[in-house]
Amino acid sequence: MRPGIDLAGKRVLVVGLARTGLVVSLFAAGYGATVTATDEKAETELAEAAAKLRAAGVQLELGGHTPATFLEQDLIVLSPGVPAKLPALELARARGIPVWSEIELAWRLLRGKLVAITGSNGKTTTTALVAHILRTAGIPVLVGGNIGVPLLSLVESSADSSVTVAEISSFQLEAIEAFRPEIGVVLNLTPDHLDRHASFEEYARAKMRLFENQLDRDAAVLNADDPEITKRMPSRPHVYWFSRQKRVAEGAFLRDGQIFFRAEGAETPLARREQIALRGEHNVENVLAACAAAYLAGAAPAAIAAGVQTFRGVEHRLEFVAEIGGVTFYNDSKATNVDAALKAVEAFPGPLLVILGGKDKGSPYTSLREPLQGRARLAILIGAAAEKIAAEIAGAVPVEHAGTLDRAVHLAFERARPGDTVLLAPACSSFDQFENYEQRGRVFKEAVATLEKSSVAGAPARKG
Ligand code: UMA
Repeated sequence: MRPGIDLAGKRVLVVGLARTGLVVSLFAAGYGATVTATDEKAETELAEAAAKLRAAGVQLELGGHTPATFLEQDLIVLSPGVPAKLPALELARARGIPVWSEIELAWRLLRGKLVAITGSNGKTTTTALVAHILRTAGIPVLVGGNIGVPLLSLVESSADSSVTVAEISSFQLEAIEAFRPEIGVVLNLTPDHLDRHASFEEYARAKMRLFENQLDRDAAVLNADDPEITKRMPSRPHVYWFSRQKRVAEGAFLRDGQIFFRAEGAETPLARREQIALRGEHNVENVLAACAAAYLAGAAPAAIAAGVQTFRGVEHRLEFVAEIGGVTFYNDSKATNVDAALKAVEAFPGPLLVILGGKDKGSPYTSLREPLQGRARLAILIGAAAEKIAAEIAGAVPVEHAGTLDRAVHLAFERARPGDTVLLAPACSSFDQFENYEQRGRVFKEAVATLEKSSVAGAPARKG
């Protein structure tokens, strides 16, 4: 039984007014709360949201946060982008005012089962794949969370029979209280978001909070091949593993090209490796995790095989964009950290021209040296982190600076030869030049489309 919450008559402060804050404010106002919404951005930058909120009777505090306002509330709800350690939040907590992530509020009100998926990389693909398999199995599915759809917006369409598949970030887990998925998945743990979390340890701890409130009857699905995860195994839930390398005591593993699910000594065949349409070994791990989660959520083996076979991946994740004059373009704008970019580079035999750069997140780029050395003809750098990346990969691969993504695409095509692959895998977040990684991916695809048009028109931009 979930604790729920009655918002009627409560004073609720919503912090951050982008996608999440807007949904939370309108939802809480709709259920009778007295809502104040605050954002550090000025009203000029939030005009559209501000108009909608005022129309719904929400009070606004824009252009900064007033600590006193935080102390006049019954509940404070944070957007993922708002650090849970803001001094005004600490003051509110000290007064006993609950400070919740939006996922805490959503979870209390969602009906049906929750499958929550986190990890440093592969979350979006795995979330989309679990949802696709469950749909293939005829199970009513809702999809949301860090994937771009605030979880709270799914509450009204959820039912006791539905399964919500949620991508969950470390930011969202920072301020949970009772949040408890019936099935929790952690895919991998590599350094990320060190611009917000004080250390890798703190980041890993936030991720593992996914299991904090789970009961014996709940399931944890964990990567047996990742030592950062095996050493943090939660004690309460029933643990199922997934592994590309070995048979596991319970969970999903690969043997002779066949994915099996093993439980209580019995092995059930699910899908075959050759049915996986996604590139890269890391995607085999994502598929194993998704098969385990979908099986535990009630999908039949045949539906799992069919779902794996018909899943074509998600936008901005190793997404094929076009082939122009023998040069293929792939969009991996979702590679917002070093490890994701490394996996993307490793998914191609080469030769590659890799577009890297954006807003630095505090992790070193040196681990890219080796895979780039083997496969890349050129690294083209953009954005605020360009100088740091150039210094850290110097000597491993030739480097050119392009500044903007548009120029990088044109430069890559000029330098590429037929048979080469141009890969956008930035290893950085997008916020220095774009609204988010989705916009960055779209700008990349538009630049490629422009190239395609000019080359069809007989005027290819290529020089040599
Ligand atoms: N803000 C403040 N005060 C602060 C900090 C921020 O007012 O101290 C304001 C900003 O001015 C801005 C708003 O908060 O107006 C931004 O909120 P947000 O970043 O939470 O934006 P949303 O659009 O609500 O998006 C969030 C997630 N964003 C982040 O985690 C940074 C989205 O994940 C998520 O899809 C969405 O909620 C729905 O759940 C994006 C992301 O980049 C994809 N996630 C990170 C990642 O995947 O690496 C974790």
